[in-house]
This record gives sequence, C-alpha cells and structure tokens, in this order.
Amino acid sequence: TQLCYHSELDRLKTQVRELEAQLKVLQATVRKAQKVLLFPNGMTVGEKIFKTEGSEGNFETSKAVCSQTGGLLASPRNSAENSAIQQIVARHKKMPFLGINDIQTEGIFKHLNGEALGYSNWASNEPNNSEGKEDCVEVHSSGKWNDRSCAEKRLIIYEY
Ligand code: GMH
Ligand code: CA
Repeated sequence: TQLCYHSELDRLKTQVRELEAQLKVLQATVRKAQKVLLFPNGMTVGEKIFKTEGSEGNFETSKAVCSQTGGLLASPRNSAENSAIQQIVARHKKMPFLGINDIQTEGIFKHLNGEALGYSNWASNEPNNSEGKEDCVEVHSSGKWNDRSCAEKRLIIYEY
C-alpha cells in the first residue's frame, strides 16, 4: 500500500503543476481582455475598476447614474487609485466629481459611505469653500483636488 500512496501522491503533484500552469495562462488571458475592454474608458487598480461613459452630470445625477449601473461614484482611497482617475481625466479632458463631500458638516469631507478621508490630494489652498458654496470635489488634470459647487456638471466616473 505504501507504493500505492506514493504513486497517488505523484499523480496529485503532477495535477497541481498542470493546474498552476493553466491558471497562469488564464490570468494572462483575463489581464489582456481587461486591458482591451477598458481602453480608453477604464482603468484597473488592484481589485478596483474605474470607468466612464463620457457623460456628465451634477453631483446628485452622477451619484444616481453610478448606483443605477451597480457601481459607485469614483472615490480614491490611495495615490494609485487617484492616478488611475487622473489618467481617465487626461484622456477625456474633463474633470469628474469624486464620491466625497462635506455636505453634512462644513469642512469635514467624507466618502459616500460615511468613511472619513484617509487619503486626500488637495491642490494648495484647497479646500477653500469659495463663496461658501463648495461641498463637492473635482479632480484637475494634475490629479489635484479642488472643492467646487455640487451644482456644476462634471464627467461621471464609476467605480466597481
Ligand atoms: C477662488 C480663489 C482661486 C481658487 C478658486 C477655487 C474655486 O476663486 O481662491 O484661487 O482657484 O477659489 O478654489 O473652487
Ligand atoms: Ca475651491
């Protein structure tokens, strides 16, 4: 029986090696498919996908449109995610609103789920709540953030 166990173990080892090789091929295939499908309207960062359809809306409309498609308004949690959004901004030459605002408490910016801002990338002297009416956040082509009136129309960027 010892001989049998060994040959069974060898068979399983070979099978694992084959599956690992197949997984590598599959991963490369998915990466390539994603790259083709997401150009030029989307970007992947780790598990996250940012995507636009090129349409614009004010903050409320942008939020609603994203939810309707099962996503959320883009809300970067780190510099890699912000850079991905910046690339979409550059390709479309239009600024988006982020899923970040200080509507509830002036000066305290939060994500749509109520999460406090960990990462931020404000332009110098921002947020300034200019004219006392800037509760939303737009992203410049530099990737820097500026608070701006939620009534403005901006490029809608979804995250999934
Ligand atoms: C003011 C000034 C500008 C600044 C804008 C901007 C509007 O007009 O402080 O320098 O760029 O506000 O913050 O959102
Ligand atoms: Ca501002």
